Amino acid sequence: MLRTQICDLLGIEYPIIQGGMAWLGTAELVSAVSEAGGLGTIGTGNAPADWLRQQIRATRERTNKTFAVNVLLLTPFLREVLDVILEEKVPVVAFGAGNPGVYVPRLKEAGIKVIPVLSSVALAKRLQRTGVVAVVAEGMESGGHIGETTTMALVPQVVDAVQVPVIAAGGMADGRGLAAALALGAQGVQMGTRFICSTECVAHSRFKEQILKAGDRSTVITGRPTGHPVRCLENKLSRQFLEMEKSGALAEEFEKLGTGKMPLGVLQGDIEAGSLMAGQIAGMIKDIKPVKDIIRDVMSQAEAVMDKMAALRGGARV
Ligand code: TUI
Repeated sequence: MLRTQICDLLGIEYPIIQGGMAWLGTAELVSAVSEAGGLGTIGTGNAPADWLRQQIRATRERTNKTFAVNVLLLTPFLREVLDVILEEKVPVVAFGAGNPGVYVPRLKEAGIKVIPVLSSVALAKRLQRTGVVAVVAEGMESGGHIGETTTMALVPQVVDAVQVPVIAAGGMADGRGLAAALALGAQGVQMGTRFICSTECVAHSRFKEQILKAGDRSTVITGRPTGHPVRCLENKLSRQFLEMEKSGALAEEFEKLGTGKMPLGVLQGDIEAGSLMAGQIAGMIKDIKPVKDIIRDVMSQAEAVMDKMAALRGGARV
């Protein structure tokens, strides 16, 4: 039985949070994760507020358990999205790709728990002062928009810098990762790529297959010159981005090439022309299985690893 503070804090059974992936964090996946004892997260991305309201209601039709909404701070619909979150009384809100500090007090007043996703100690310290209940420290192994520091280096530094619970993200896909996160002082893990390869995730089967085929060096980082570096599976689109970067292209050209490429890749299954955001741990994922099996296997493997480590302390050779 492995429970941590975040289980009590968030009202979940297992210390496993599903990352709020745009286009893929829909009611299907979110309700499956929450129903299985983790924290499912609706990924709002750039979606309009009406879409979010519909996903919140669809999630509630499928589960009575708690869930979160992830807000992308770059969205053009930020104000409307926050209004829907308040109106629908969403229990937990995660933020990514920016500093959500100014929005925390209003959400906190409404009884909403705020968990920012961040990639630096400085932002963790700043946001702790605004009243967030926990932070997700996300290493650059993650898929999508990333910072500069690895999970191994970032997590213990954030743990030392803040008093609130820390959730480790980036490179997390099995029980070894959960045990390692706990060893670094985190209270749980956030996983994204692992949940894409679930039966419930609405990702196109060709995208899921590309993750299964991936090796340890199958991802690349594009968009560095734009100030929004993004990790994705290497394909024709990512090679085009990297070529443009070498030739010193302008920001507008990047934007033009990127527009509409996420749904093209992850929903329509165009694995060459679409954007396939995934983390470095893609190389370790070898099967598509139901969410409840993913969570059960992560938990039982973490417990086995921790037993093995305890036996090692006791003098055993394992
Ligand atoms: O947000 C994510 N991951 C994402 S967002 C996304 S959608 C997107 N698509 C194209 C370009 C950009 C985004 C796909 N994946 N993770 C959380 C995260 N936040 N990682 C890094 C950060 C971050 C980065 C810089 C947070 C704050 C920050 O600076 C803010 C400040 O003021 O210090």
